[in-house]
Amino acid sequence: MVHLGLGAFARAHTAVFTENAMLATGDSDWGITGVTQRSDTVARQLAPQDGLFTVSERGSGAAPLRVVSSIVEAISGRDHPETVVDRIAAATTQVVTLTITEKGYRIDPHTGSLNTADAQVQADLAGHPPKSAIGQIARGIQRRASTGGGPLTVVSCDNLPGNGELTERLVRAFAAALPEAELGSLLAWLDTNVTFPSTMVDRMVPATTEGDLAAVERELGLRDEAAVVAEPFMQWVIEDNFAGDRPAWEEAGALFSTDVAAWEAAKLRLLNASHSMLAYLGLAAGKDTISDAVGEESFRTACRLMLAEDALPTVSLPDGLNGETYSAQILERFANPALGHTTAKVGSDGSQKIGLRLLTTIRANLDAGREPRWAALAVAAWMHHVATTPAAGLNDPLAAELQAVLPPNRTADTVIPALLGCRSVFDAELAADSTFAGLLMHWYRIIDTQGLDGLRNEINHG
Ligand code: CS2
Repeated sequence: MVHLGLGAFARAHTAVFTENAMLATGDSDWGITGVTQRSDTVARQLAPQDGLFTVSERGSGAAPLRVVSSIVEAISGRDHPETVVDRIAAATTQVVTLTITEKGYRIDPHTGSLNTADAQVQADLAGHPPKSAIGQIARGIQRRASTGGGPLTVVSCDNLPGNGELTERLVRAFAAALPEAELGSLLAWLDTNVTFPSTMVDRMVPATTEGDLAAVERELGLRDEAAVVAEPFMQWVIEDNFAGDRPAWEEAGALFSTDVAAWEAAKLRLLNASHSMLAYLGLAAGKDTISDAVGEESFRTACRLMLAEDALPTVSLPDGLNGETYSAQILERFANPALGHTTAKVGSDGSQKIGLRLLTTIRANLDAGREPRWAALAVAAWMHHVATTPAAGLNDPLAAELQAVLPPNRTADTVIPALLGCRSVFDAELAADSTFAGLLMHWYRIIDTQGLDGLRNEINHG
């Protein structure tokens, strides 16, 4: 396997599922070449450790420390792009998995297709050693087609609806943008040799801190620079659409399903939506972690109401998922005090997340003639975060665009119309909806002028 995006999540999820599958079946032929994207840190940490790293579970039901060995090679994609292409093309590679986060796909927010105006995508298309994930996959497949590498499966593991179809669309858009002479029969080869199953992944994995590394060192007796911390829970729902061989992930607890779209929608609009909501409410109230944010009773109430009144009535759940039970479970998982998942981390890249997590629910309610009160609170809290964070501190790929539309005098009356005008986040129809704008005004004013006391009062008695 080749894994693109060797962050903490990949180590605590893809690598663990793959090792568990091998342990369960005794088939130890699998191994992962992990590729870092923008930063080479994890490749530098893992390489001298032969790819070995520790998973430290935190919270009730945590397993003992465990050293995972399914990553057999760790390379910096930025520094060795040709090696990445070679590994994807190699006949021994059966599966490419990816966790590159929403922004890593380089989607044009206006068309939903590949952003061919992106400088990195342009360089990759022009034939430079590819550094965008989509460029790496497309170039790897191109080489594979010409060297007879055989069928390949590309598995997106990011929190995006229809992540398989999306990845396929982007790879095809990349191929179609190549000069005719280079394109050759690549699209036809893709048709018959490459599949892109969709998946839903779930495990809360915070960024590892220096304190985490020290705690692992005390317990393990070894210094592990690449250790990761994770909650005990993990889940993977996968569409069974593989072009070639794959690890027996079902033996490790993965669920193969024909209804991944419903699982993904439920996860995004229930779990990730309330995660983002807690992050922005928490940031507004000076709470550093998700467990602190959910520990504030009024925020927990707001989340519960967002789930019950806005999200659940408008999302169709997959068979086997009970909405009320799931809602209660996720709030319990957020409350895990040992995890240290920061509101800053979950609140990062909001422009890429709120559309999928919250605006879907808001649109569905408005279409049904209902007021999405609580989901609008989460969006107002995001707007407040954007408007009150110093320019250099806003962690978002659209930070410059968002800051540029904001006026110097930032009140509900100026911030809301300015941000609603941002077409990369809000479409024209939603931006023009007076019910939505009214809800945003209401909540923004409370957050901005009355802070936590005002929020408590309004959530509990409003
Ligand atoms: C979080 C997710 O950072 C975020 O945006 O909402 O990474 C979340 O922890 C995972 O999706 C849980 O599976």
